[in-house]
Amino acid sequence: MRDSLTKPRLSREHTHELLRQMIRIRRFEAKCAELYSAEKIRGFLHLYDGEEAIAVGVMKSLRPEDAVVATYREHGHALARGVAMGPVMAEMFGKMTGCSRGRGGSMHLFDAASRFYGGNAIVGGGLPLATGLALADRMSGRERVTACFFGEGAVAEGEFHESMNLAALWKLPVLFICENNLYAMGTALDRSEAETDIHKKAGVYGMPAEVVDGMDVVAVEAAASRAVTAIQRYDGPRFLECRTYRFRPHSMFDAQLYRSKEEVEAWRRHDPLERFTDWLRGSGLLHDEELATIGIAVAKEVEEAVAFAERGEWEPVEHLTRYVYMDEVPA
Ligand SMILES: Cc1ncc(C[n+]2csc(CCOP(=O)(O)OP(=O)(O)O)c2C)c(N)n1
Repeated sequence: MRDSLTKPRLSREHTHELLRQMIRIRRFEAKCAELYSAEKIRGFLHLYDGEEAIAVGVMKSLRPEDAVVATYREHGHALARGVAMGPVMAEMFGKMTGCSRGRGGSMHLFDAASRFYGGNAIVGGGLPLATGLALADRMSGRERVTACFFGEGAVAEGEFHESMNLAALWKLPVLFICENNLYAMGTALDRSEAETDIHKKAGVYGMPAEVVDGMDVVAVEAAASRAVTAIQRYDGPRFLECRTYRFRPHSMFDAQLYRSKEEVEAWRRHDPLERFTDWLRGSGLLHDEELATIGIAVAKEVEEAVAFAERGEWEPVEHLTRYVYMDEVPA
């Protein structure tokens, strides 16, 4: 069992599932962009377009009892983790049937049942949360792993260093996953960091780290599985730097003046979905009819998720102050 986790499992079924998950995320978000223009979705919207292989690859290395903490660019993480698409879409709409009861929106998806501890609007905010979850697991003798996703912009935050230090000091079961897409909003990495090889920052805390092509889902899954296996052996935390790129603007309000169209186009040629699809086709692991079948099923799922969101109720205005304070103080 353990050994199989350290090697990519390239069965037909497994590879189709990886592809299907990436397509689900891509199509879900394309629909969100459309609904945003139609003003069905309001507030901020940060799309994950181009980075899908990371969430999908890492999630495949986790078990249901493990925990996941993500950033505000977390639609992909939530879907790949198994949060149902209907409640995720309803959350985007701000409906009561949303996975965070419509109170979180795009940046604060949450689902305790799948141990998905959120989206977080605060850059670096998930790191201490993940460290705390792992500490609680360790203190309670539960053999679980917490996966913590964050952007390279988070490494400039004190919370990043505090969390890395404590996780390493206490040998906590955390997998730190840096999604290095080269830009923190409009700031290029080399304009804000003296050391742009992000994984090296793990080294100063004595934490083993690996760099992986974040646009190659198989490579991500293999690296994440190696790290998770090591963590489960009580080796302490591990660090994974996934090199990637976001094809779309930072959010829907970004004119992208900080990078050229040519640069974006060049990265698009490494599209993780197209690359994987081409490779599967070339290896005889995927036929056109199978791809079409996946596409039809995903289109249906997205359509049903939108219908679910449309049907959902708005929270009555009298509920405005609910959940601000706890009704009952735990004993
Ligand atoms: C503590 C904090 N500071 C600043 C911001 C504003 N802000 C939102 S996103 C962002 C850039 C983060 O970039 P990165 O961590 O690389 O993630 P990416 O958006 O590239 O996925 C900033 C500075 C914030 N939300 N929280």
